[in-house]
Amino acid sequence: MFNKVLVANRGEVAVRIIRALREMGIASVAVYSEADRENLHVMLADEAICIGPAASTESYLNMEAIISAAVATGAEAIHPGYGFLSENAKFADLCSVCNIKFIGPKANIIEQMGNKSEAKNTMRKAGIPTVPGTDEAIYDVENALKKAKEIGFPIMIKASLGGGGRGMRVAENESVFSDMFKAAQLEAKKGFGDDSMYLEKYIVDPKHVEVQILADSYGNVIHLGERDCSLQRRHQKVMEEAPCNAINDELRKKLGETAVRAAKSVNYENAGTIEFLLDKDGSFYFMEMNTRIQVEHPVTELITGVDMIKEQIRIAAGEELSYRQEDIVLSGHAIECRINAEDPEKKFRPSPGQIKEINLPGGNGIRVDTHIYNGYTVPPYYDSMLLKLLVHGKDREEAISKLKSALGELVVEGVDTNIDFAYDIVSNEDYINGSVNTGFIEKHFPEYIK
Ligand code: MV4
Repeated sequence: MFNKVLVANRGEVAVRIIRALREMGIASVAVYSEADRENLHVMLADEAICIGPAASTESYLNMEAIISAAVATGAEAIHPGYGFLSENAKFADLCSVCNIKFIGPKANIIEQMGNKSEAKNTMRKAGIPTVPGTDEAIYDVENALKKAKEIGFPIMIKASLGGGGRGMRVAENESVFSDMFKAAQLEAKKGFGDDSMYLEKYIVDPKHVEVQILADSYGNVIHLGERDCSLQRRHQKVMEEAPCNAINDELRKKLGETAVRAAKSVNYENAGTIEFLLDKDGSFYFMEMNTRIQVEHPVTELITGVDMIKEQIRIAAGEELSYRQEDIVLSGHAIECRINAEDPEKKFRPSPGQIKEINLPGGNGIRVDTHIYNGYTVPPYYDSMLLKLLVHGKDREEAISKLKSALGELVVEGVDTNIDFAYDIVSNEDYINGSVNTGFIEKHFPEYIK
């Protein structure tokens, strides 16, 4: 096992990882930008090194500075958390060149899964169900229109390097297709410097269901069930839950086995997520593979009892998984609600500032993952997430009542937050009866979408 690990991240996920390291008896090294001197992760780590100015391009994305910090402190491994360098193949490669273990999959897998059309083709060839569509890159609009007519409308236009909704358009019919294609392609060219596109049949109001997998370096792969992450606003997840209420045990087994097969087909190693679109008729399609630990991993931890960060660290250290598939038993229902410093009344624009008053809920079945404290100043430079409020109940109904009660106790003053917006969502009748798909917020809260 490692003696010392560097955490190349900030905020709640850095805190989460440092705690896991401490529990495992591993020394932790925090890195921080000049804007994060007062961050909790800096205080909790055994050592902390400033890696640059506030701008993330010069600090949390500064590969040389981070590698240097690891070398200077004698850290044997780097945990990248989520975001920042977590899915950067070049960084994973640089770590291995410098003889530092990157806690994540191999660089070539990050690269392969980072290209969404390549990932889709890889999975299709491995026999994983994918949305019907084109399987070769398209660059010109005439060819695209020809292919679109073959597939049939409505069509989803996607950028090969897209993902998370960028470079994506829905074309309802032939007459709008060409303009939509050009717009998506221009966005892709500007956003990723690549104008390679692909087309898919458009699935109307699907559920976004993702399966958590763990894979060790001996070829053992298990799944930890699914999460329903359908509740999103502009491709930002708002709440996630597990298990998905639209999935029965038979479908769950099929999805889980499919996800394991997908991971095995690319010799995957470490924690990963296979995202599927779930259609109303129960058919599901591979969307993307996330090659990192995700924000919402704690909902899976709550219903399985598995500490996923510790498993990641063990896997990276060359140990075998601590669990076999038959050891994984799903228990109860968990929901995560992301609380951000943002103003829902002003298009959710970030609301940095000093926290003047805070009350975190607690009690049976409540978990709060956060780095904020009374007097902490939320800097304007990074993601605006303040905390993750998680609840675990015996069933969905109990989880919802816990979440409602906990949101009622939660106080964060000094910055604007989405606490009231979250409360409105969990009070919504369709949310309560489980009628949630990716169109939920647009349908029930259209005033917040504009
Ligand atoms: C789709 C789709 C419908 N049909 N693909 C959005 C981001 C990327 N992960 C894929 N996305 C979608 N792809 C086809 N063929 C609908 C979405 C989608 C979506 C997916 C997951 C969660 C929220 C979403 C919100 C809008 C659209």
